[in-house]
Order: sequence, then structure tokens, then C-alpha cells
Amino acid sequence: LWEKCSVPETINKETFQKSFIRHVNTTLARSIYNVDNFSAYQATAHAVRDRLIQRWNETQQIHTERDQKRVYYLSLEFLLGRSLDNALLNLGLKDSFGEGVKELGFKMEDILDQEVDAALGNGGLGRLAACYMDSLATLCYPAWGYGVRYTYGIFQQKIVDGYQDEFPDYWLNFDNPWELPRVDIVVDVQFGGHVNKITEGDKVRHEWIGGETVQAVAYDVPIPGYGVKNCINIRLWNSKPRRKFDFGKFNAGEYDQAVQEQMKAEFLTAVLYPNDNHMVGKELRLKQQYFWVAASLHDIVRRFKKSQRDWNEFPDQVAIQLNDTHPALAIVELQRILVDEERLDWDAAWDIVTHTFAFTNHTVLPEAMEKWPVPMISQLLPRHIQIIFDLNLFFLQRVEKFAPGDRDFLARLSIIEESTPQYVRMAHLAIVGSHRVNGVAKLHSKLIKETIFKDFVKYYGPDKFENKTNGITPRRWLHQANPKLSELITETLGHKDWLKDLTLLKKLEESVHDKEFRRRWMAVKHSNKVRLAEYIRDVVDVDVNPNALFDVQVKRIHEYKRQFMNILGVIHRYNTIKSMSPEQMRDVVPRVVIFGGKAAPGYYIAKLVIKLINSVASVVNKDSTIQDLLKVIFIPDYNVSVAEIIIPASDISQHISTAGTEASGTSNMKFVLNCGLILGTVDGANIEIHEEIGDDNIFMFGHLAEQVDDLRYAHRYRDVPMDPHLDAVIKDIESGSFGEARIFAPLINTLTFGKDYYLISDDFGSYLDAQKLVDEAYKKEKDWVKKSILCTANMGQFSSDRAIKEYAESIWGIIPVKV
Ligand code: 26Y
Repeated sequence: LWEKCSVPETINKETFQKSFIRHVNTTLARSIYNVDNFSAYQATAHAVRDRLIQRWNETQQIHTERDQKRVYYLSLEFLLGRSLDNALLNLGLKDSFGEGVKELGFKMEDILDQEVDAALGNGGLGRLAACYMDSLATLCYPAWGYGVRYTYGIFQQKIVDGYQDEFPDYWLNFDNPWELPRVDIVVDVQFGGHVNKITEGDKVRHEWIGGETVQAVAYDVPIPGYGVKNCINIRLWNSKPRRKFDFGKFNAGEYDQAVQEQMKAEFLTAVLYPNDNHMVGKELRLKQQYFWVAASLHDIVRRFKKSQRDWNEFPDQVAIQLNDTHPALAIVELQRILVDEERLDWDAAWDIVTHTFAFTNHTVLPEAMEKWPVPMISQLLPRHIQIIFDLNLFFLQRVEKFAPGDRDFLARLSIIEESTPQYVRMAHLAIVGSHRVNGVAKLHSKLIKETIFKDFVKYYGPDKFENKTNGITPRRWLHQANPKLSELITETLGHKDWLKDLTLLKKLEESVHDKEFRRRWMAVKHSNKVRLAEYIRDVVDVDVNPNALFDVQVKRIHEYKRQFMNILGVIHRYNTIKSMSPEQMRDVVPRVVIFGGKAAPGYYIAKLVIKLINSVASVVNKDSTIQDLLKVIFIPDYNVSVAEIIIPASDISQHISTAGTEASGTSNMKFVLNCGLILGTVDGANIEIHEEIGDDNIFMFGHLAEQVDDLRYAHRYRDVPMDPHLDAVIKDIESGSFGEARIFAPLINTLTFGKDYYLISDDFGSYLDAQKLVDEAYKKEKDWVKKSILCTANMGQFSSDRAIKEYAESIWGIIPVKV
């Protein structure tokens, strides 16, 4: 019966159509004569989901049977984007399903376009987690993701009068076919209360009682591997109250108070905090973190206990990766479970804990470092704060032996910051509780050893600190986002193996001398630019010329990423063109400068940058005297599915952070993989991309990370004259050329009174020079195409498969288990 009931594995057009119609009838309860694009999306999604669930089940079965070591990737963000196209491609169903829906009268693109993004993340860190899940599944590793099922993902951005406005992202409005509610998997999570100290003979134990309890309910999101049957799981936790109602109050007529507890509990997982690389110490955020960590650890421990092994074997069965410090409380929670609940000795427990965890740092920016006030943690987690202080005491005792009498050294290493109030430094907790710490690009990993974690390197030695350069999944970021390029590559190489071994792209180098190949390569780029031009017309109602150079900067808006410098450069370009004679203008390469990205709702300066971009756009785009030589576009609501349209269409993209500030960047990899050149600073993964693709195929400029301190010092204590071109641009803004000057005064002040912390003036000259080189290079069409081919050909290193293999081998100690 089991065999008969299972969904047919080999599926073709007919079997797909059968399940499509069955889902229209039963799942959607509709008549087949009443199917719009959205219903067709739902029916298709459910037909795919049936296959996913089957693979998911088989994968879990095999992994349980084999009982190999698993990795658990704890991330407060998973920026998954859409799932249907990805699942179709990974399962190899795109063609049969495409034909199937066509016969039923639908277009696959229209169906795919119905899906709302799962936008449970802010930016780089969240998208990295999503790429890593794709690779873990594809490489058949026994792995789970753990996260939060936010009711509202990252806000939707609208542009009103040039300003960013935020709207709630209620992505679960309609049924979400990509999650499986696990109403049977429920974990109680405790907050508040107090701790009793109980003495039993010569032993003391602690009992955490009282307070409130919130329930965590599991929702599972299947993640299919590419070209394999393995399908792994991301378990997202949703909060719900333990009791629906306080019936006492309800019956007494206090309806509002009766539902209060319920509302409070549901609030816990309601919203994703929209801050990227910026810590805001909200209590609700801390509660979210503990809620998620406690539920996940409970689940992990329960799974381990089923195997009836000794606790010593825990680190041989379980690796837990902390995606930044957001889940750092997991270290304390595991120690608590082992000591208070499982009654292990403190030291034995700590040995298990430290062999289980590893920690990835994603930033050196001081404002992004998490620290929580001790009184806040004490209130919410009275037992955990005791454990933190004990851990710190024992840790500092060891440090004291290493550096006797060096009080400053101890204070610098301490998990506790001795201010008023005291704070818990989450990065210190994460380092002390982990056996490995890694940065996300070579420069970044070097910098953390030399700056923020310098003292820890002294104490632990350098071997605890590693580099794991980030990567991206070529399945989504080339095969799915750029189907035409993918097809051309497959045809040229004669196989699809490159999708599983990206280094095979190297062979494309041989085709740079093939004229016909170059023509087709260019044609693909052109058609992607046409697609983006259509999108731009739809969303901002501006016509752009697909033959112009498309210059793109899309990422979260942040001062360190210097979108401000970009738009100042645009103003310089605009004024230069305006001062030209018609003959001179004939020599200008037409440009479309495209921006996109969200600013944190409370980040005033970042929001002003958006306003400035839009103000410049509205002046430039209306100015007929410049003959379409320049257009400026701000694409609203940048997200994963918009990125999939923008990235393949770029000729040049900008990654221009102040040296030493962008840990890695991952969109830089996506652009180059899609044969777009980059204009970048000597920062993050730009450096490694440069190493791989060579001097001729990248435009690098600006000061180096090691110069930054001195430059900042100069701005602070001396009168550094502003770059003359920059000065002219600033004066132009101040004269009101782009609307009321006073609006932009706070922004301009960051360069003057603010001492130009991000060194825009210092880099502006070399930035303009680099832009000139870009223009000149673009005029030489044949050479440009060659560069573009060489970009893609040399991106093999930046697959997330490479990154995940490195983690698996050198940190997690896990091996693939293929279904
Ligand atoms: C609120 C708070 C503590 C916080 C929230 C989000 C702190 C940091 C973040 C997100 C950080 C982030 O996305 N970092 C980026 O990680 C990418 C993946 O490693 C890097 O490529 C990128 O350079 C880095 O900025």
C-alpha cells in the first residue's frame, strides 16, 4: 500500500498535469474552469511540494539510520527568496512542468511571478545562510538549519516623494506551500522566574522555576539539493501562548486581559528586526534570541538522546555553527541543560560545550557588536546570568595563570564589560564557548585577529582562528537567475557538471578567441539588460537604453558602503557632461546608474542618501540637454527576486566600502559570476576576486585598510583639504541644484563636522579616475566581452559548495550521506 501511495518519482508532463488538477480540485477546492495565475501557482507549488516531502522523508530516514554526525546551522536570518523555480530546477522538473502548464493555458514565468519572497533576513548574513543550505543539501551533508518563523519579514520599501517609506511584509497572507507545520513538535520556553539553590550532600544544584512559559511550534521548510535526492530541513520556530485563555478572567468578563497573554506570546516571533550591522538593544529581540535558541537546543538534545549514547559522544554527533553572535546564548543554554538537567559535572559539561560550538564573525564594525545589559538578562534569564558569571570567572582564572597580574588584559578579555550597568559581550562569550572562530574573507579574518579579537589570539594562539571565504550557490545565482547564460555555458562545455563543480568554468577561457561565442555571450547580456529595462519601466516609469553601460550598486544602504560617494560621483559626471560641447558629448559612453537597497527605518543618514539619489534622479532624468547620456534609477524594494533580475543585467557593479569595513560581500561574487565587471575598493572578497580574475578584468581603487587609521586621525586633528572635485559637487548640492539644500545639510555634515569617517574625500579622486577607466574600457567592445568572459570563467572558488566543504572538513568533521 505504501508503495502504491507514494507520489511517482519519475514524473513527466502527464503525471504533473494529473497532480496539478488534483490539487486544484482538492487542495484549493476550485473548479478547473476557475484557475487564475495565482491558483495555478498554488497547484504547481503543491505538486512540487509532494515530491519534496517524499525526498525530505527519505533523507531524514537515512540520516537517522546512519546516525552520522550532523551540523546544525543556527541563524536568526534565512533570506530564501522564492522557492518554486529553485525547486523545479534542483529536482530537474522545470521542462516537464513548463510544458505541462503551457498545455493547460499558462505561462511558466507568470506562474513563478505569483510567489512572494520569503524575506526572513536583512542582507548578506541571511542570504549566506540560504546559499549554505543549498550547498549542504546538494553535497548530501547531514545538516539542519534552525531559525525563526517571523510573521513579518523585512519591511517592504516604497519611495514616496523621494523618501523611503516602510510597509509591513505580511508574507503569510495566503497559504505558504513551502512550510510543513509540525503541530506535534512543541517546546516550552521559560522566561523570568527565579533560581533555587539546592544543597544535596557536598553537591549543589540549581533549579530555575516560575516566570512565564511560551510555546515554540516547529514549521519545517524543505531544502532540496541539486541533482540529488537529498532534501534537508530548516526548522523555523513560531511562538504561541501556552494557554489560549485565562478562563478565570474570561469568565469574569475581563476579555481584554484574558487575551493579553496570548497576544504577548504571539508577538515574540512577529517581526524580524530590520537592522543590518547595527545593534539596537531591544528586550524583545533578546527574548526572540533565547526563545529560538532554547527551542532549537531542546530539539537537538532530544534527537541526540534517542541514540542512547554517552554524553561524551555529544561533540562526535553534533556540531553547532553560530551565524554571528545572535545565537550565542546557545552556549549558556547547553551548559545549563548539561549541568542542571542532566546533572553532569561543570567541567565535563563545559568540555562538551566547547567541542560542539563554532562561531562565524561577520563584521568588525563596533556598532554591530552585540552586548546586552546584565540587568536585562538577569530579569529574563536568571539562571543564565549566573552561568555566564561562573563561566567568566573560570575563564579569567585561566587567563590570570597565562598573564599573571595583567589586570588590563583580563578586563579586555572578560565576557563582562565593567561599565554601569555591566554588559555581556556576546562575541567574547561566543569565542570562549567555541572551538573555532572564523571570519568570512581573507582580509576580514586577518583583521579580526589583529584588531577586535587580538587579545584572544594572544591567549588561545592563532590556530583557533580561521578563514572561510564566503560563497554563493551557482544554482540560484547563475542557472536560475540567468538561464540564457547557463544554457550557453552548458552548450559550450558540453555538460552541466559545472553546476556542481564551479571550477570547471575555467575551460570557458578557451572560447574567448571564438568570435561567434563572443557574439552569443554579448547577446545574452543584452537580452538580460532588455529584461531589466522593462522591469525599470514597470516600476519607476523611466525608459532606459539597453545599449548604455549599466552601472549597478544594490545592497543595504549604509554609510560604510558609501552609496553617498556613488551619487556624488554621478553629480560630477552630470556636471561634466553639461559642460561639454556637442562634439565632446559624442565621445561619452551613455550610462544608466542603478541603485537599490533598504535603509534601516531608524537610520536617518542612510534614508537621506536615498532621498539624495532620488532627487538627483529626478533632475538628471528630465534634462534633455544631456541627450540620454546619463540616467539615474532607484529601484524600490530591493530583495532576492529583484536581485535575480538586476544582477545578470549589470555591466559594472560597485562594491566601494571604505577599506576594512565590508567583511566580505557576496553580491560582488554574484555579479562577476554573471559576467559583470566590478569597480571596487581593496576590501572584503573583492581582493580575492581580483586575485582570481586578474588585473585586467577588475577596476580597483582607493586607500588600503592599513591606511585608514592614519587618514581618520588626520581628519580628526588636522585641516585636511577636501578633494576639489568633491568640493565642487558639494557646493552644487548646497546651491539647491537638487532641491532644497537644507534637506541634505545633515548628510553633507558627515563630510565636514563628522570628519568624513568613511573617507569619501580621500578616495574620491581615485574613484573618479577608476570611473574614467571604466568608460574607456567599455568603448573597446571586443576587449570588454573578453574581460566579461574571463570574469565568469575564473569564479570557481566562490561557489558556496567550496565554502561548505571547507567548513565540513576543517570545523564540523561531518561526511556526506547520500540518499
Ligand atoms: C542587530 C545586529 C546585532 C545585527 C544584525 C544583522 C548585526 C549584524 C547583522 C548582519 C550582518 C551582515 O549581514 N553582515 C554581512 O555578512 C555577509 C556574509 O558574511 C558579508 O558578506 C558582509 O560583508 C557583511 O556585512
